[in-house]
Amino acid sequence: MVFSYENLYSSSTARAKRSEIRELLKLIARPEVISFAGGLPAPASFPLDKIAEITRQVIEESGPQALQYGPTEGDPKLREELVKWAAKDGIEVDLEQVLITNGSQQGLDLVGKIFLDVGDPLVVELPSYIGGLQAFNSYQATMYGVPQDDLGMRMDLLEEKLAELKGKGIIPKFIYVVPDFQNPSGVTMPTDRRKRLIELTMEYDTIVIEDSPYRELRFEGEQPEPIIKLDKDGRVITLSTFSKIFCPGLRLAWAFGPEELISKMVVAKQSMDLCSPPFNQAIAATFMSQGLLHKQIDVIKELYYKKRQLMLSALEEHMPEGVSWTRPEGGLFLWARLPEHMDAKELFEEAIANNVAYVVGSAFHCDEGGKNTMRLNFSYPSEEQIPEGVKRLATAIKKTM
Ligand code: PMP
Ligand code: G9A
Repeated sequence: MVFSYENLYSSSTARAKRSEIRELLKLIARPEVISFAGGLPAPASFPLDKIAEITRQVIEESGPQALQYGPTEGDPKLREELVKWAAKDGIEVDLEQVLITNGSQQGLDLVGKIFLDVGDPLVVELPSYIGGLQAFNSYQATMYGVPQDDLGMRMDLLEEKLAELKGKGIIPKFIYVVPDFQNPSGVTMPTDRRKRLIELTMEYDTIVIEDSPYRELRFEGEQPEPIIKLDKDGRVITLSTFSKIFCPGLRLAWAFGPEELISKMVVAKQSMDLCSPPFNQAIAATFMSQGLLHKQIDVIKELYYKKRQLMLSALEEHMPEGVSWTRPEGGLFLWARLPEHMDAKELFEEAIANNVAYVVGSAFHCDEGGKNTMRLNFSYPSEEQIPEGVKRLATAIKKTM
């Protein structure tokens, strides 16, 4: 008999699910598949020559230090660069309010680790970033979903939910939002909703986790205020990342927040990985200190603007009546809605048979809703692939309709 491990697992491992996106990435590795699935940056945007140059510089100027262990909080030079970076948006943070993490995925996990005991309540958007749901689920939290419209989480419904929970003696540990070009929907929350969100956290005695990897990637329109900037009461942790504005392979991101909370996250991080890679941090700090991050963001925005245009025109041209989609002013994703009776999961097989992939919308719902929705990524496919992929998808939809 083969030994069974079942009785040995922790309860969180027993209920953990694999990420649909991470699994999908393996499934669609075939070169003939056009992928609108993973939220991957365009590989053509990676500044390879500059990184090669800076890597040599790091080795020559501070090799032994960069190859040594570093502080858990992160490389002070990189944190100083990030303090300056924040200031351009009017966000005032000092060094003790900055933590470097291994991607903001680790930031989400740390947030879960410092706040969530088994069964603890929190509020998420419907839909919400799958990796956030996965992180919070790993702490066996209880998630309450609040629907979005084209302007992000609906504050009237949030208020209703908070009041309903309070009536039962439940106070959410935090409210998790992706306010800028949301993953998955691509929508952005305007400043008035952000202000209301802060008011509600004060009224109901909770905090906000603002997860904003896409904020810098605005192609058009006005940028609302960062939520952390509107907060005067220490009620916001903001997560940002180099993944979408530089390159994800460095696995570097940062959290800004009240000193006390950042300090708790530092302790939690110590048991995870001691520190984020000092070598990568030195590269990122040098890239920033040479003023290259602004330029890199401009390159990326130009590229993605073009790709978004291509996707919007192709959708316009090929999609049958009854299919609608968002028109994001930036970021990497748009969100498509099929007629109510259709199921994006059932459609997926037909799409894959046509060599095109997307992520089913239900994967982003903590309540299993959104079955007629899908997320389409436009940053990764090439300019040639986008119209062809949309045509293939439209063919699959028409056939299934
Ligand atoms: N949060 C959101 C909303 C994301 O979309 C992503 C990546 N897709 C992450 C966090 C994690 O990014 P990373 O770990 O690469 O910084
Ligand atoms: O899991 C990854 O590879 C990052 C992308 C996330 C996403 O597709 O939302």
